[in-house]
Amino acid sequence: NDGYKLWLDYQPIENSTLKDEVGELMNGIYLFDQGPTFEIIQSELSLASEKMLGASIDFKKINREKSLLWIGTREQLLPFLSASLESEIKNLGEEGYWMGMIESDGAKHFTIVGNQPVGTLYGVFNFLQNIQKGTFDKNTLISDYPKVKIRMLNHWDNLDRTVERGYAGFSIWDWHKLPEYIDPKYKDYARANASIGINAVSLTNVNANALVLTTDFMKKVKVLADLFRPYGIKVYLTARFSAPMEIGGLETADPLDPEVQSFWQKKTDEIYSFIPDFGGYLVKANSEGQPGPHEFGRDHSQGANMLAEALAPHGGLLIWRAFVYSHEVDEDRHKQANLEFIPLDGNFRDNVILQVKNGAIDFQPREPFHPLFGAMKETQVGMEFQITQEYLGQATQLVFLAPMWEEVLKSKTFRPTANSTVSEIIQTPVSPRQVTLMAGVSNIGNERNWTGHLFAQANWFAFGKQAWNPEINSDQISEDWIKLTFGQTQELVSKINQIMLPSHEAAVNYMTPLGLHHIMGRGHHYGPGPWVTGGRADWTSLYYHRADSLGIGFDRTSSGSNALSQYAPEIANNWSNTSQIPEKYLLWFHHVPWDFKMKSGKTLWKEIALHYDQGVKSVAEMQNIWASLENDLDAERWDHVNQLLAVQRTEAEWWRNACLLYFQTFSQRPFPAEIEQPAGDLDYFKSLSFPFAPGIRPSW
Ligand code: BDP
Repeated sequence: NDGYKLWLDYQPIENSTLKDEVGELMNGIYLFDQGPTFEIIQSELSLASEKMLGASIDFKKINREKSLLWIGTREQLLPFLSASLESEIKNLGEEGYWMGMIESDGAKHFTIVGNQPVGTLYGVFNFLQNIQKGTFDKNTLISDYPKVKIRMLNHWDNLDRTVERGYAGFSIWDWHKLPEYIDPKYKDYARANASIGINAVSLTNVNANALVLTTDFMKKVKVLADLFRPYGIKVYLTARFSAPMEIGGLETADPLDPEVQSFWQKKTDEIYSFIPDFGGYLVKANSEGQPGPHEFGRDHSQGANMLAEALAPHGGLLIWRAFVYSHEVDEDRHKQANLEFIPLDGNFRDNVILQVKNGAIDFQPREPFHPLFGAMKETQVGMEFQITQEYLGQATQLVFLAPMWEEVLKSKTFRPTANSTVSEIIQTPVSPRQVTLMAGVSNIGNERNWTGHLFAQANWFAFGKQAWNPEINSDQISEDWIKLTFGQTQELVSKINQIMLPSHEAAVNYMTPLGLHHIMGRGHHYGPGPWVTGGRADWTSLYYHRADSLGIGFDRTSSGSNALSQYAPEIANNWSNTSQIPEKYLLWFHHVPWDFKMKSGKTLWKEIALHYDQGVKSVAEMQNIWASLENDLDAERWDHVNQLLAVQRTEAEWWRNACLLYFQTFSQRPFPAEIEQPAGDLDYFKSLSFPFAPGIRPSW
């Protein structure tokens, strides 16, 4: 088992009662429709039946009245639905589904019904997953619908197939061979996404190349869009703001210039002539050297609206990223997005969504939620998570990200209402015309198991599940993923859960405990680099940890950068007090003396050291648990993970030793006796160089 089949590798049903029950249902499936999505449903059911029951289904022979399993859309099933059930289903929205028993002429049929074919497809995947998890019961009614409208993967894939911050090989988009050659992987990719409810993909890097907007590339993109459509997935592209100059022969990209506007209108019309349901553009502008409206004396809303206007007649969306910080480092980077966007609130067109990273710095192992959530009253704000583990161990570490995302989603913002949470904000359209969004930066590449580390598949899976329902608990996701990936044995599930659920906290401990952040290696971001200095200040580590002989941490209270004031007063007041702020955020907002007394009664220095050491111990524990599973799992996957856990252990020790030895040069205090004493030579750690670390932007 090389991991290619992801969580969709249907296994024979072992429980004989369940097997009989499912066998009976599968023996007579009546499909009420035949369109492209129903063909996908049909082949999924055939595959599942062969794998789970060892039986093939002959759809042609099936008689509607005699069949036990009915699958269709609400419209087709109308004659069999009571008025109240019909309206209940209708209320589930375009992508919602319902399943349960329906009676017709005295006979009962287990029925899966969606409002649209894609809802039915989601229902079928849910049905099959429940069987695989062993939780299926035909007498339990299930109805569900996605709580966020656009559930989107952002690929940071370049046209030359390198992937920015990608750790799973090259891009799966083979632009060279498209449009003629269609890699079978594209369908498997779409199927995997549909099985977890992902309905949108942006194909290209946010550090964009204008070439993707040329006619030749449109033909290639069209092939993917056509393939993805029956899976309910819309395609988006990243639009380089200076494209009118690069591929349009214009001298400017000023959004108020009529020629520029007409370039984008024509370009957009052309895309829609190839792809009538094209999703829209995703734009990174005036950030990290990307071109944007500022070059032309215009603001973000003027830039976004110009593109949104070109998309509007086609129903397209313009997704504008809030990850901006100016070239001159004059303000704490933490503050810049709020400073730039809050004054523009109310200026954006209805079809603009502002895509905001979960935290204000940059996908750090742990960040407090971004203060833009709750701060914009009239602008639709969407979430951007990073599934690829740029700062979280890249391809060598097992870090289950769902708990981190859950922490952010469940954070109270106290705005716009006293009970608001991030999750509620991203689920709520600002007006009936606006739509909600959750995006995740993809961790997929052309490696055989898709994500490099087998357990990184769980992060792709988790993203889909959390985008579908931002209120879901991480342990439910991990349990489902484990059952679908490895099997249902209770002991197996519980052991793997004990590895996955604490893995994020473990990484935070051995990398950046107690609110430390941005202390990784320069450029590639691999491994520790708390000593990184020189060059642009806010790309160095010293700028963030500010360690000195007195203490450590970034003062973001009113005596420092005052970034804290960008949060609701309930948070700002509470967190400005070192004894009230949750300790996990302490050094994010405060510069604290080395002897500061923590809640445990220990000094800050001691507590930092204990956290680093605990991180390493947690990885050792993960290794032990995995080792105990050797006889319960197939050798190929067990060995892959076992080897990577050994690498993770080495890397965790490297982080602990390098960071503690370095911080000790400021604290001048001994390491606590109870920890494994950090060993090694600081100069040696500093001298390590990784010129071929993966996933670096090619121009860096
Ligand atoms: C940072 C990455 C950089 C991305 C940037 C972004 O280091 O490669 O281009 O985010 O989100 O995390 O635009």
